[in-house]
Parts: sequence; structure tokens; C-alpha cells
Amino acid sequence: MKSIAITLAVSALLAGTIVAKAQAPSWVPPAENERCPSKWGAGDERGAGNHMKPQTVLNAVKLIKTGEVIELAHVLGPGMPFFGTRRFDMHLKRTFMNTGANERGSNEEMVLSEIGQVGTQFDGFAHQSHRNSHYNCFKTEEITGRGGFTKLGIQNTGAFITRGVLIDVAGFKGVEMLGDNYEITVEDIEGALKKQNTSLQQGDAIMINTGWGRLYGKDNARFVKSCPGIGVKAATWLVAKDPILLGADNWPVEVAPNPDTQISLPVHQIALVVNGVHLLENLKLDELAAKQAYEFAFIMQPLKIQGGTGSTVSPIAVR
Ligand code: UVW
Repeated sequence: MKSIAITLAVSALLAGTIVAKAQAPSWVPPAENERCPSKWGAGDERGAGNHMKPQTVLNAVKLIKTGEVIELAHVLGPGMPFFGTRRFDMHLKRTFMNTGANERGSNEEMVLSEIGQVGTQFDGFAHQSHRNSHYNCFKTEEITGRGGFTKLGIQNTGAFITRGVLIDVAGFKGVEMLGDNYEITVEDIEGALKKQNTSLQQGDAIMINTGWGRLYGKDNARFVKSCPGIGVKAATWLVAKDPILLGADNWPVEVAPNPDTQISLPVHQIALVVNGVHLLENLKLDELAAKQAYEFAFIMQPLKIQGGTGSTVSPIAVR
């Protein structure tokens, strides 16, 4: 009787351990004392944007050989895929005929929209947090005012002119588009870089082609329902290369939903909160991929929205 009781107790303990292990999330944000102050110094608001130096620009410009410009942004309009309740409504104002012998007509528009987080968009550090703690441990309640964020606002990022690198994972895998929630592995990235004969450098603007952009504006419901992209392992690997930003042709840069259903968009926290690396979403990468343009000068100036969390952007690749 006693031995049966002991056996039952041991089994219950083991079962408990197994359940506890099965329930542990695969990634949790590091404690504040492990990530703050950031490597860019206490109080820093620019994160990896600090890579922007005159020499960065000069190095990027050296990559321009023919003057070919490739646009990396989708057109802003009502046909865009939207995440959640985001919207973009444009109302044309055919305004008036001016007085004067030259009969000058004027037109303008009224746009009702989020302009930080629609279309091809650039995420700043105010966009995401771990609980109330942002990049460099700025606290949400201490840096928000009625008119926006008083710290980490997107207007502080400045212009980006640096080496851009395309990692064509879809091309490496021999498909037009990766699967609906395929998690890109470190081996995929290493394989693609090797195939392309490209190596990463500190301060690069890294862009990943998943092929998912083919759905943009064509099957928006599928585009935002899920997407292939990097997960925790690949993001950690890429961030260790010290890029200025991570971008992709999907809506969150990362795989969504995360294969670990206990965590929500962890790469957003790894990049923006923990490491101060910007994200660049909904990129149009088809032309770069088709032309096998893996290295180029990357040029982008986010809108200077006072206290904004992000900016719709129109980056270009020049080579
Ligand atoms: C969220 O804000 C959840 O997504 P994104 O940064 O991809 O727009």
C-alpha cells in the first residue's frame, strides 16, 4: 500500500514537472538590469541609429555604380492591407479657382489615417515595450503626453543612408513565397547569404525577402492573417550582427503568429525594446529580388512626426 502511494506521489511530481516545462514560454524578455543602460549609453534614444556617421554615408555612396534607383515602398491607398483597426482614407479637395488673370486652380487632399503605422512603415522605439518599459528602460507613463511621446519620438531618428543588404530567403529555398507561417532559421539566412556571396557588416540595413509581399494589395486577408518570417533564433542571430535596422516584405518582419502560441511578436521586443534596432515593415522587395540586387545604398528619411511611434516611409535602394 505504502509503495503504491509513493509511486503515485512520484508520478504526480513528474507529471507536474512535465506540465510546467510544456507551459514555459520559449522566450521571455530579459530583466531590465540585463538590458539597461543600452550599449549606446544611459538616456540614449537613437539605438542602432547611432551607426549613422558621415563615414557610413560615404561607404554607402561607394556602392552606387550605375545610378539605378529601386523603390522599396508600396503605394499608400485604401487598397493596402491593414493590421487591426488601422485605416487610410483620402478625400480629394478640389479646392478653388484663384483670382487672377492666369486662372490658377488649386487642389489638395484631406487624409484621415494613421501615418505612423500604415503601408511601408518604420517602427521607432516608442512603438513597443515590455510591460511599461521601452528601449533603454524609458517608462511609458514618464514619456507620454497628450501630444505624443516626449522621448523616443520618431522625429529623433534622422536620415538613414547606409549599406543595404537583401537576404533572399525565398530565392534560397527555390520558392516564390515561403509558407503561411514558416519560421526562417539561422541556417536559411546563412545559406542565402552564402548563395548570394554576401556578408553582413555592422550598421547594415538588412532586408529579408520572404516572397509574402506578392500578396500585398492582392489578397490582403491572407497577408495579415499570418506570415512567414524570422523567429527568436534568427532575430537574435541577426541582431548580433549589429545592424541599423531589420526589414522584410511582410507586415511584422517576424513570423506570425509565433510558433510558440504563448508569445506575441517577440521579435518586436528583441529588436525595438531589448536591442534598440529599428524594424521596417511591408517593404516592396520583388524588384530587388528579381534583379538579384543584394547590396546597395539604402536611403530613407522617416517623417518627422513629433512624438510619433513610427512613420510611413518610402525608402529607396540605389546602386
Ligand atoms: C504591431 O504593432 C502589432 O504590428 P506592426 O509593428 O507590425 O505594425
